[in-house]
Amino acid sequence: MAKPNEPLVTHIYTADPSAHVFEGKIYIYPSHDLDHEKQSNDNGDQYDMEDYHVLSLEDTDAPCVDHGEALHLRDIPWAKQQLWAPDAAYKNETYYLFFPARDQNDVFRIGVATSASPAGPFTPEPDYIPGSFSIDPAVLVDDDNNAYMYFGGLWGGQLEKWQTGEFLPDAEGPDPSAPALGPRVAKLSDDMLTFAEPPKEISIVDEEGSPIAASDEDRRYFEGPWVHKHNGNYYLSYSTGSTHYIVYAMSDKPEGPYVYKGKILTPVIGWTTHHSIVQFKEKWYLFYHDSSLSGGADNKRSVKYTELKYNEDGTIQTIDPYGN
Ligand code: FUB
Repeated sequence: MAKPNEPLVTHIYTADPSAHVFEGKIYIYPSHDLDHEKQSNDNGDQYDMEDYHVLSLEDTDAPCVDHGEALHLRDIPWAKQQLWAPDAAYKNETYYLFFPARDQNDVFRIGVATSASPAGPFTPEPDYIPGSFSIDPAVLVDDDNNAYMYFGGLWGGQLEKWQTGEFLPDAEGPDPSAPALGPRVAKLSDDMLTFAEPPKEISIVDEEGSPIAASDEDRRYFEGPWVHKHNGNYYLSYSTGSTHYIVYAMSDKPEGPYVYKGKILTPVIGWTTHHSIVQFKEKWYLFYHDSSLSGGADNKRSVKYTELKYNEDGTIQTIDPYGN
């Protein structure tokens, strides 16, 4: 039986959960961490994943079902390695799985695969989405049926290398006092298979309207974007990477600018932190991961969930995953 703050499954390692309610159940699209001993480095070489499994919950206290392999690296013609954090979306009576991987030139790109079922299996498109780059796609299908992909990650995610719009392998991040790099957003085409327009950078500002600086590691964007809507407001939440928080910013428009608001999740066991937020039967839930099951191994993580609560003014209450 699934329980709050405990691994959803223990027979495999899972990470980077993207949770959605499809067909009356919670479906979770995680990365599938492999039980290997690759050395950890800032390039993320230890995250050497080869396939995706889809998980589902009939209810939050029901047993978690592993629907098995939904997509494998060997079946993706353009992808060389590292199937990192995915997301799924439903539109056009089709389920879409969006996923990053390194292409044959070791450049991270984002691909898409389709299925008639939320559990897969998913059939990949022959090539990556033209104009896509970096990692961690998260797709919002808005109330007006427009769909937006949010994506991007620093360091191993290569976002620094795309500042000019072209891949520059030696490019570094901005000066510490300059605005931090923001996640990217791209409106998707109606068929969900291409970008309808070139990706734009999202601006994240403080309450005074000043951009969050690159040196502000407690608040600046690092990776793992997620956008959800609550009471008509858009919430962009993300990992701060080196300081290990999940934080959020709010906007009245899907493409921002977003105003920084505060912390959602304090640091978990393990280097990475990655999450999603979903409403199910009147309550809101945070899906996240940590490395407690593996005794702290950065690349052997487990997906968990916990309830997420809003304050009256729409701000989110900070969660300590260990109840301290
Ligand atoms: O799982 C590989 C990478 O680690 C993800 O893409 C990042 O968000 C981080 O969780």
